[in-house]
Amino acid sequence: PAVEAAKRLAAFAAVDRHIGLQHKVIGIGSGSTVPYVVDRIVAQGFQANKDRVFLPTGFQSKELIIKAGLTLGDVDQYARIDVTIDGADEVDNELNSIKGGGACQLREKVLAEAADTWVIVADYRKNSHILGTTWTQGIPIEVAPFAYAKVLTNLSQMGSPSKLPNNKPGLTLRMGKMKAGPVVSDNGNFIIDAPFPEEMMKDPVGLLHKIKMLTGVVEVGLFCNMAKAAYFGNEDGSVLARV
Ligand code: DER
Repeated sequence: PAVEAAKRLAAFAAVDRHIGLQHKVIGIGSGSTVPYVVDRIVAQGFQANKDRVFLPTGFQSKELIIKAGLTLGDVDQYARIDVTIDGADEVDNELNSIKGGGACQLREKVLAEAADTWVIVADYRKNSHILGTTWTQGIPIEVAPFAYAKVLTNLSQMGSPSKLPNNKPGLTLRMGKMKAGPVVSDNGNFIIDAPFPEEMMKDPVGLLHKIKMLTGVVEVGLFCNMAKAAYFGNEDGSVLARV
């Protein structure tokens, strides 16, 4: 309940601050915080304006838009987006973030990059200083199935440990729950979760570029120098806005 209330607070603050009548093309992220973004958009009556469209960042996001009765836009039709609001798994001091907990980071990054304004909404657990401190499962990396074994080897050679200190799994291919075999993204790819030592996580931009250059990597769950602002709901009912 405290976490859900915090997500809601962050989402409402971001919508109230960044979505106005002049915004016509709005990107909707993925995960468990963005439903509160959609709730606020509906509550504020932003759909009344029929030429306002909402672009999805995956299957869950599309269903959210449709079920809320908002006008679903076709990503192919809009090269530019006014504002995209999305969640994150962890955010550092410079508003760099780890994303991909929901395996949606490819389409999320496309709509983040295409937006004039990209805003993060999250509960207090995501507000961090160095990435990898609170989100210890590793950087989510979307890879072409054909290349996953090779990419695992490359990431291991780069320094991603196969085991974490508390004997938790380190570098792994993300396996489905109630589905035999690996998780498959909306784009038909696999997800590798790759933790890295703190020293390497202190340079998320350098790490992003190194991982992205590995053949077979489709997209990396490090969003660097992209967010205009981040809103964190706190347990005490306050909202922290970081810009
Ligand atoms: O997978 C993602 O990138 C999602 O945005 C996810 O990170 C958001 O997490 P949430 O469920 O805590 O909002």
